[in-house]
Amino acid sequence: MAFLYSFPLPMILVVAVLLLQIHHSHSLNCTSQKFTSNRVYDNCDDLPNLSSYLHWTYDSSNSSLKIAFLAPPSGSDGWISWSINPEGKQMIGCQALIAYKVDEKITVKTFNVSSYKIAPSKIAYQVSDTEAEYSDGIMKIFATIALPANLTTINQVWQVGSTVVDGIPAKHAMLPENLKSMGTLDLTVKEKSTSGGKRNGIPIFLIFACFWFLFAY
Ligand SMILES: *[C@@H]1O[C@H](CO)[C@@H](O)[C@H](O)[C@H]1NC(C)=O
Ligand SMILES: *[C@@H]1O[C@H](CO)[C@@H](O)[C@H](O)[C@H]1NC(C)=O
Ligand SMILES: *[C@@H]1O[C@H](CO)[C@@H](O)[C@H](O)[C@H]1NC(C)=O
Ligand SMILES: *[C@@H]1O[C@H](CO)[C@@H](O)[C@H](O)[C@H]1NC(C)=O
Ligand SMILES: CC(=O)N[C@H]1CO[C@H](CO)[C@@H](O)[C@@H]1O
Repeated sequence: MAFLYSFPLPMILVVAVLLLQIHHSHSLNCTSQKFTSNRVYDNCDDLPNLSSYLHWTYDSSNSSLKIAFLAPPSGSDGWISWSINPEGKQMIGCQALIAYKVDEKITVKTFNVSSYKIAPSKIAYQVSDTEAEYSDGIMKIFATIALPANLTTINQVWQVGSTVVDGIPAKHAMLPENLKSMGTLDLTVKEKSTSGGKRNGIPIFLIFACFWFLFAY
């Protein structure tokens, strides 16, 4: 108990709250996810399945879509993918960006998914600035995609898998989550709105802890 007396309780509370925030940083809303300074996005969405997040900026002047897609692969040697499907909300037809390890290095490759047997290939869009990261169980895909002019919405499909076989991402699980990971991205949404609610807020617990701290002195 000597520890408690020598350390003010409110301080302990603040530290505990901070630790809690750090511990849960992966499951928090996308608004709390930050990238290095040169990666800033106007919008972010907490995607409804597979603990995935999309950060994006659409520039209508040149119809370029800059994205960061984050998801936990379902195995440490697995893969994540984010696609645009001009044909519908389904796997076949996906113009996919897939991140996985190639020679131990996490890489992004493009796949024109025209059947259940996939291989790296060109896709319907010009893709630049691709980069992948993998840390703390989360993979990230960064890319800029040149879209046809004047689109207002795109079909997005995302997925995660647990294995890569002979350099090709292998079949994903067929759980409900895996089969519902698709939706519409509204490119006309103006900056700083998200389907996931709160943006850039100070966590309420932290505010409470600070008030507590003030009252205690
Ligand atoms: C589109 O324009 C923005 C600036 O408005 C620029 O940062 C980006 O590189 C351009 N994208 C392409 C694909 O030309
Ligand atoms: C993707 O595959 C489909 C079906 O084979 C083909 O029609 C289409 O031209 C391909 N797209 C690209 C960009 O190669
Ligand atoms: C896109 O919209 C602009 C303005 O409405 C128009 O001038 C342009 O021709 C359109 N481009 C295409 C490819 O449809
Ligand atoms: C997947 O997302 C839909 C909303 O698009 C939601 O209704 C459903 O509960 C989610 N399923 C799982 C297994 O998380
Ligand atoms: C994972 C998570 O914290 N999701 C929350 C994001 O924000 C919405 C709306 O505020 C909550 O309903 C979610 O629980």
